[in-house]
Amino acid sequence: MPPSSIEDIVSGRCEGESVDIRGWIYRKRESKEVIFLVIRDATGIIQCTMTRKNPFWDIAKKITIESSVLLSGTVRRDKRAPGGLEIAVEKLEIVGLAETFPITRDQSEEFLRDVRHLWLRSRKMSTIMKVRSEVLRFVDDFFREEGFVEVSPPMFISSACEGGATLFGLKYLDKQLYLTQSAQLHLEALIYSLEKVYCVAPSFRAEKSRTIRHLIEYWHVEAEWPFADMDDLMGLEEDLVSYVCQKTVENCKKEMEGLGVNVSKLIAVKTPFPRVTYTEAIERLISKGFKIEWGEDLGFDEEKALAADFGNPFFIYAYPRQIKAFYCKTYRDDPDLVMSADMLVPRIGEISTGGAREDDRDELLKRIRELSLREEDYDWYVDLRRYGTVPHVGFGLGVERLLGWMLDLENIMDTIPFPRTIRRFYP
Ligand code: AMO
Repeated sequence: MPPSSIEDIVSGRCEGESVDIRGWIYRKRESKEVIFLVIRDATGIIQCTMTRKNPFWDIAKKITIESSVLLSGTVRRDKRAPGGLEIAVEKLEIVGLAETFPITRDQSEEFLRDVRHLWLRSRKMSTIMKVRSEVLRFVDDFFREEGFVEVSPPMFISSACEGGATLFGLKYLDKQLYLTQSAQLHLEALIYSLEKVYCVAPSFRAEKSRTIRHLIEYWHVEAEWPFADMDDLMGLEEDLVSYVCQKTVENCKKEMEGLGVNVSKLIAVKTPFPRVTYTEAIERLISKGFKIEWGEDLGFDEEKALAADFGNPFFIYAYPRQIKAFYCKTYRDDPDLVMSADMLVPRIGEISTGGAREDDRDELLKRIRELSLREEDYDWYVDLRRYGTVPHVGFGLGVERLLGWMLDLENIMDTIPFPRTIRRFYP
């Protein structure tokens, strides 16, 4: 018989039965006559009890927190046990005896990040990682249901997508390579054969500052869609975010509530999301007393102030050309503005950026020259406009920012197992 999962036992399905479990010691409490071992596996925790006359008493005595064990016993109801069920131990074997575990209560965030490889075992971190896995599954489900094809973009690239300031460079033979900041340009190449495409892949940003919303390596959900416009794009993004919120609450309500998440906020995420233009956003900010002028980029404080007004995700669109990337398509009747839209949420600000891509070869070349980019770096990208160009839109959404907002986490670092930031590369 394969071992039972603790989740199965806690559900009451195995009451009165003999079970074998395996896992790690989560807590231990002992008196003269009884030892209580709380065992954890990937699915939950259960109390296991043995009395002094048990032949495995000496093993239980020497067992330490986080030791790995095999345990057999009978499931019985006991209202003193957390959850009302426990296992009366019949057999206990230590697989790996743990040394004194360095993590105890009330340790600093900094220390917990130094021992991240061990802290990942905590209930908090393992719950977040399970919800993260579900979020990624629902992202996939959504795109597949919408007829998008998943593609695998390169991580090494030879020219910037999002500007030189945050580009990681590396030398290979006699070549200068970079780590990708966004798969967008390569995804665009794939629409001409596969049409609707998406990927979930790492992006790298050599961020110079330490904030609660920046990593130097993050997971990026990106999509490109031909024969589509800005309305289609914002519709797609809001459908995705609301689908992921609803499904995650449906599947992970217990876990989320265990983390103290306000799930009603997520249930309330319904389409359509409010949309304001950049110009309206600037007017709102000025009326709130911000010293900002039309044409300036919105910073974290401005984004947070705007997001607080809406209380849920919303879009800002139609940005000044000078603050957006070279590939953004201009409004033909107002070339100072580009067809670009950011999605913002409370507390975090921007969680996605998207827009219409410049599909006219001459206009694209004009922008590349205007920004003094090296034309030869973008030959292949410009080529896409030479052979059957088509209007198209796309976006990029940061998995960690989305999750951080969904789970009310204070710092983006807790959304990913091994965060990489300006100061942290270890463990
Ligand atoms: P942008 O640079 O705005 O746009 O990135 C898109 C989304 O990626 C997330 N993000 C980050 N998450 C964590 N740490 C970071 N350092 C970080 N930087 C960005 C954010 C952001 O909204 N190609 C364009 C998008 C497009 O138009 O398709 C791009 O990459 O959630």
